[in-house]
Order: sequence, then structure tokens, then C-alpha cells
Amino acid sequence: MKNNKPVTFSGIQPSGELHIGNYLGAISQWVDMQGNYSCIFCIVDYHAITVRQDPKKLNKNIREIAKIYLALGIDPKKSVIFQQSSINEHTELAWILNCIARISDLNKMTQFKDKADKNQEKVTVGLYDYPVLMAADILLYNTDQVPVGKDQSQHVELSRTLAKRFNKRFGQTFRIPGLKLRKQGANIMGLDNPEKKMSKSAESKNNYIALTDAPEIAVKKIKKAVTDSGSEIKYDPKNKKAISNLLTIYSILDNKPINNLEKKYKNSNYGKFKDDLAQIVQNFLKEFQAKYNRINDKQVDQVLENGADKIRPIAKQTIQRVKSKIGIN
Ligand code: ATP
Ligand code: LTN
Repeated sequence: MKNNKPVTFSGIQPSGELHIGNYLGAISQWVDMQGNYSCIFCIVDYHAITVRQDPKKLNKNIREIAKIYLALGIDPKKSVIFQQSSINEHTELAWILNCIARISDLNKMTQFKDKADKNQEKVTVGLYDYPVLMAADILLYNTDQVPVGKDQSQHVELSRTLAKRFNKRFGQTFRIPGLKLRKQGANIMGLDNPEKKMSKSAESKNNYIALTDAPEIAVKKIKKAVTDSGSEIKYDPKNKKAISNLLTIYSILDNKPINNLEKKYKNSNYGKFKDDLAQIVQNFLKEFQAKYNRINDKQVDQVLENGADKIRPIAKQTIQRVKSKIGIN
């Protein structure tokens, strides 16, 4: 990891199935950043246990997420892929940051409010503290850029706040990370409800296309997707939310600017547009799934182990620096 490239860090929880929103908003940016950044991509298993998990499924999901990263184009020769719990310094730094973070900071977190609201009985202290662990993940590696979807902006902002507060109190220690959002695609909306983001915890499976969906199921989901009134295929996210969302998905998957697509479908109706989009999604899934199925567990274990070994020294250095600043060394 010794080069002069800026550092990028991001992660995804090994909980449930990933969908094309996760790819378009987050992972597709990671793939593009690999040449220009020192990239570190994490499987955040300690974040996953902030809600109840079946231990067997969790263990399987950790490997599955690693396979998904690899099959989507994260190259272990260029990027580090690792499991959060294999580097102890994540939880160690989270504890120290807990003593910097204020209850008033965490009370502002909208994702906690949304999740706690749905689940009053079962909300854990871990779920409340989740953004502090995320700040530790980011700050441990002197991260410059955090590529995520829009729903994670507030959490990245908190990591900036904590870094600045720590630096102010104890002297320059942490690099201040930047948020990296896609210009288009940072907030892919649900196929059945374009008012709300595509989410794996949505009530209906028609809300999202999972990366593991059989291609013919994905085609049905596209055909069922809600459309706007009128028939024009035009990018207008205020007044035509549904078609703008479908145009965004099309544009990123097929690598074509949205205005080219508007021109292409100037005289077409929603039916033709959806048929073509369904074909593109189907091709994307087929290619992804073929790659995914070729990766075996042994390969994955090796990638995760090598990844952790490569970056552990950076984590150790940071925690030493932090502990000495606060007087514990
Ligand atoms: P949940 O709905 O259960 O919270 P999720 O589907 O939102 O889960 P996460 O695992 O929280 O997914 O997100 C993983 C990454 O994908 C994050 O960087 C997140 O910002 C991004 N992401 C999630 N949903 C979308 C979306 N609809 N559009 C763009 N990016 C997204
Ligand atoms: N909260 C993120 C996952 C996450 C993360 C991180 C993302 C945990 N630690 C550090 C970027 C950087 C989510 O997608 N739900």
C-alpha cells in the first residue's frame, strides 16, 4: 500500500442480498477508481450484527459479499478486499471515537431514526452506535475519499466531524475524508415506488433487482416497474421520477449518456424502452452470475487473508498515534 495515490475506503454489510442500486450507487464507482486510488474495500461484518443475524447465514454471507466484489470487477491485484472483524483496530478506534462523539451527534442520524422506528422493540445499542464504527473504519486508513450511495452521506459527514473534533482537541491526527457520490445513480429509486430509494428491506421483491435474481425474473420486474403519466421518455427527476430512474439505470449499465438515450427513444413508447432495458439488465446479470459462479471459497479466503495482512500495519500505526495523543501508551 506504499504509493502516493489518494486512499479510498468503502464497505458493505454482509446482510441479505445485494441489488443493482448497491452496484450502481456504490460498487460501480469503486471499480472505476481502481487505477487512480489506493483502494480498500471492506465487508463490514461487525456492522451487520447491529441487527439480529443467523450465525450460519452470516458466515456464508461474508464470503458471498467477497465473491460479489470480485465478480463485479474489484481486482485483488489492485485493491484490498478484507473482513472488518479480522483487524481488531476497527473496534478499538470505535471505542475511542465513542468518547469524542456526542449523543447529540447520533440523535441526528436519520437512518437510525428510520430503522428504530420500524423496530422499536429490538433496537440495539450497536445500531445506535453504528455510525461511530463506520467513522473508525474510514479514519483508520487515512482515507481521502469514501464512495457510497446518497443514503450514507450523513454518516460520512459524521466521520468528518469526529476527525475534526479530535484534531482540534489533540492536534493533527486524522486526515479529513471526502464524500464521493455518483453524479447520476447515487440514489436509485424503487421500481415499484420511485418516491423511495431501492432497498433490500423493501416490502415487495418487485422493489429491486437482486444481483442473484434469475435473469427472466429481472425482466418481469422491469416490465412491471411503475411508469409516469404521459408517454415521453425524458429525464426529468422532479416531474417524471419513474422514467428518470429507469433512464439512469440504463445509462450506467449500458455506458451511454442519458441525452443519447432520450434521442434514441424520442419516437418510442414506454414498452419499447422497457424491452430494451430488460435486455440490458438481463445481459448484465448473466455476465455477473457467470463470473460469480466460477469463484470458489478457497480463492475468497485467500483474498480476504491477503487483504487484511496488507493493511493491518496501517491500522496499527493509526491506533498507536491516536493512543499516544490521548495519553494511553
Ligand atoms: P437497507 O435498505 O437494508 O438499509 P440497502 O439496500 O440500503 O440496505 P446498504 O447495504 O445499506 O443497502 O448499502 C450498501 C451501499 O449501497 C451503500 O454505499 C449505499 O449508499 C448504497 N446504496 C444502497 N441503496 C442504494 C440506492 N438505492 N441507490 C444508490 N446507492 C445505494
Ligand atoms: N454504512 C455503510 C457500510 C459501511 C461503510 C463503512 C461504507 C460501514 N463502514 C465505511 C463506507 C465506509 C452502508 O452501506 N450501510
